[in-house]
Amino acid sequence: MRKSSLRRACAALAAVTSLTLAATACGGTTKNDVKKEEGGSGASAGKADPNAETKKGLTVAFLPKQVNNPYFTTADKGGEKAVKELGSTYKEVGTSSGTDTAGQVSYVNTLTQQQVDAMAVSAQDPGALCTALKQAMKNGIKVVTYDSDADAECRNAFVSQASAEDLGRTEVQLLAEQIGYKGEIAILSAAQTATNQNTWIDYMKDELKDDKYKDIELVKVAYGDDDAQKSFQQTQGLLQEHPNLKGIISPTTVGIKAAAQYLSGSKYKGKVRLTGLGTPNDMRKYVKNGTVEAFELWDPAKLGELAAHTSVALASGRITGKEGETFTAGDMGEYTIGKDGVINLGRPTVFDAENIDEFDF
Ligand code: RAM
Repeated sequence: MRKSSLRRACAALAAVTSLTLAATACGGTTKNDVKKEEGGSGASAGKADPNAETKKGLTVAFLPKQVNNPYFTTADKGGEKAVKELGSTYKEVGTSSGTDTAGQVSYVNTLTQQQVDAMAVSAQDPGALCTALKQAMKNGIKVVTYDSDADAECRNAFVSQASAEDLGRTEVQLLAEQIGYKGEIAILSAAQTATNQNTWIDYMKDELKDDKYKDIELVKVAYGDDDAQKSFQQTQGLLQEHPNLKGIISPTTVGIKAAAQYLSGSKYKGKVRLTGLGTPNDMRKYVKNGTVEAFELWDPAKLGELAAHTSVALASGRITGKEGETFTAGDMGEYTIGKDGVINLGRPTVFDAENIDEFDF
């Protein structure tokens, strides 16, 4: 079985057995645990010393899925703030396309050659990145994934925005309520290889198996590649192909904004419901003009901040990424590392006309 299918199978299994497993529940679990217990490969080697001093003067690099995506601009600003507060140097590199996998790999290799102390990476394509990330760890660099994970054996820890299961299920619940539990729906995703979106979509599909959704049919998953124009065209295409569509879930900030833009200028405005993951600043106007009722997201700046604290704690030897280790992330408080090195930021917020003006990101 290919790794990606194995991951999907694992996610589905987690869902049906209703275990609250995070994004990459099964990928490489055993191998990873064994390595760590052996004091094994790369940066996971050795034991954590929770009392070790926080090192200063480190270089921590952020490599988002896509630079110039407002979501990552906010997330990485949070990372920058925390890295600087901790007395280290921050840098950000990355591709402007969310599907330039070769470009992302080459950035990882460059950071490895530059011997940064830690890198925080949001994976466009986990399969493509793994070898390069392992090479970085072999060179003593701490590797944190944030937002979109790689396989567990290819990084020290994953800073997850929220439980993947919660996100997938609640998006279906939000849309189902908005369309009265009846009709055709579609998903407009980001890149076809994106770990985060694919995991959420697996949970959406599992949620849809519940009897209460028996009159809802998922007719298509489309991919807008986190490209505004492509996402807009994909939305248009969805409605041409499925004129009876009642709702769209777009679990990407780029996708939901483009879909809202299309719907709001079309005859489908207010008729075809749209939900998913968006930033309040991108979505405010579409909530106010009646295109969108409710959508959700976490605070991306906090995600970046937590990724920075995790990177520095790893590079200082305070944690190794093993389940059960705890560390303090500045003002954000104490976090415990979960199964497979997953650290959960918290619960997402649902935004609607009532509360959207309380948020500015
Ligand atoms: C886009 C990216 C990112 C995702 C958000 C919700 O900005 O795809 O990875 O977490 O949407």
